[in-house]
Amino acid sequence: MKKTAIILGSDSDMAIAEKSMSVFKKLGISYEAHIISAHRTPERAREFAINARKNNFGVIIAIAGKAAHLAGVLASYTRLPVIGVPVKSDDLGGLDALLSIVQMPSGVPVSCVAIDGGANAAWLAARILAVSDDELAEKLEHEAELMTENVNHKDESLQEKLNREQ
Ligand code: RP5
Repeated sequence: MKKTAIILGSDSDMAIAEKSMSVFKKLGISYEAHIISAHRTPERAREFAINARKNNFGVIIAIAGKAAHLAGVLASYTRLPVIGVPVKSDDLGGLDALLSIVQMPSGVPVSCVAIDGGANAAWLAARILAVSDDELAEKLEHEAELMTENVNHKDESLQEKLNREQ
């Protein structure tokens, strides 16, 4: 299976990256994580993206806040799918990063998950990899079933609680 890359614009994005890592660990998907900034280390960003396919990556997750150009810059140097994760900031709440990620010019697509959506970035990356990996596709089906069961159990508990209170 191809590897996934988790690129953080700063070490201050680590809490969001950990959400992605936790999903990859659950699914047995191998990943690398690197701190690479589109603004502070632009040459490194370019080099990483240019070599990503050759280095056996299948999907790139780019996590960045504020003027979040990381996902777009990576996507301009590779044809691998890039998933952007906008990070919440104290000043503009992450809307700044979200708009920076989604408003790409046509021909250079970047997908974008929710603000601080590190987990969904990894779930989406897994779905992309599962297109050509039946075993991973089965794991995703299994996880979806567990999610359904979990919600159903919570509803049963709620109904029992409500019945006791009436
Ligand atoms: C972005 O600016 C980073 O992705 C981070 O979310 C934000 C702030 O970075 P630091 O100043 O905390 O390094 O480039």
